[in-house]
Amino acid sequence: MKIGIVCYPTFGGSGVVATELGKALAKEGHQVHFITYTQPARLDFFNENVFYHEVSIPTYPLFQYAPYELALASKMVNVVRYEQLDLLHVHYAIPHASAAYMAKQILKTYGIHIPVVTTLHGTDITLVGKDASFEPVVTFSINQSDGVTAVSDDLKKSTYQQFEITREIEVIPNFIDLERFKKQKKEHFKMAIAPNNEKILIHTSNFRKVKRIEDVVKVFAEVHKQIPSKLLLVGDGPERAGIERMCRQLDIADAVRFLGKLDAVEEVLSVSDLFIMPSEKESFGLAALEAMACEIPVISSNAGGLPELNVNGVSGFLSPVGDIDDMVKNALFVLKDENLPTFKKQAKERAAEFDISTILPKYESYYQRIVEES
Ligand code: GMT
Repeated sequence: MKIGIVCYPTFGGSGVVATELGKALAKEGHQVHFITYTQPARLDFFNENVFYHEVSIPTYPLFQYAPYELALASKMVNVVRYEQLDLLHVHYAIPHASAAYMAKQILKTYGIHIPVVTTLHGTDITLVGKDASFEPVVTFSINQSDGVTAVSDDLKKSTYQQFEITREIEVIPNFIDLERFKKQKKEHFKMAIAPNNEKILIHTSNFRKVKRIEDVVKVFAEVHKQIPSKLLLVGDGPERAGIERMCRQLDIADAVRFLGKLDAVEEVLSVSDLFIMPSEKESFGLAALEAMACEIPVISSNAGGLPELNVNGVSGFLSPVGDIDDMVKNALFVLKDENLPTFKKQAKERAAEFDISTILPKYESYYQRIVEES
């Protein structure tokens, strides 16, 4: 098939899923056209089936806000027309699904029918989409899509609860490339970070409020009192300065390393022992899946779709959002020398259930169905 993929190309779960999906489809022989405002972060290889179309937005003194959605819709029209695409797959409802709707209507005037699949990733529904300023457009563009997928059962349920959706939503979970995300030998990293064989706890995110990074620090502060340990914080974002202050106030700054945004996150995951994800909301938790693939058990909240990934007592533990005591108790249990190897093995086994080779065919048969039905 010839597939157009539209996504947020910078770091962030939805962009990662869209890019990795496109790469995997291209390897399977599909022709994949990325339509984005900059080269997707993980589109860093050459494949004869991958094409990239940049959306550039003209600047004009009259525009206080650049009309990105219009530039995107025009680009979609041209790519569909001239590359003769079979399907457009847009990731994230706002503004990609509404721009796709506009492109679809314009293409009709050329006698071209293009089926549109929209994938909901979470924040487009749980945080941004339900805002009154976007709600009518989100509802409309989901209902006008030819196919809609969500990354977890929980996200599907909350989409139906929060919007008047008339479409069937197909659940296709996040996936992982186990060739890339696997435990690697990185003993020199381990020596540099934990020279006295301390246990290494890790959190990766975009440091937004919804991630509750203060809970990561609170859990670590308690664990650190009881066992020699270090905390790695990977990523960056608005909460970072406050978290640094909190570490100084709790007198644990020497045990906490802020590593910033890392491309090869699997390298630090390879030396870590426990992943902490205490999110307020989380539609799936791709970062936790990446950790599990590298044999790291997960202590997480039970928000959103996390229970569909992290199996309580198997790949780690689930606690109610904000229940620090429970998370500390679980973390200490998992980190016991007699328990850790079992949890590591089970985390990896659970991650293997989301291997890309299992999930990719679900997208391919869904595309086929939508093309035939629309
Ligand atoms: O987690 C983030 O803040 C990034 C966010 C996004 O919108 O890109 O990730 C969302 O999509 C990922 C891929 O489907 C999911 O794994 C994340 O759970 C989801 N984040 C939230 O729901 C908060």
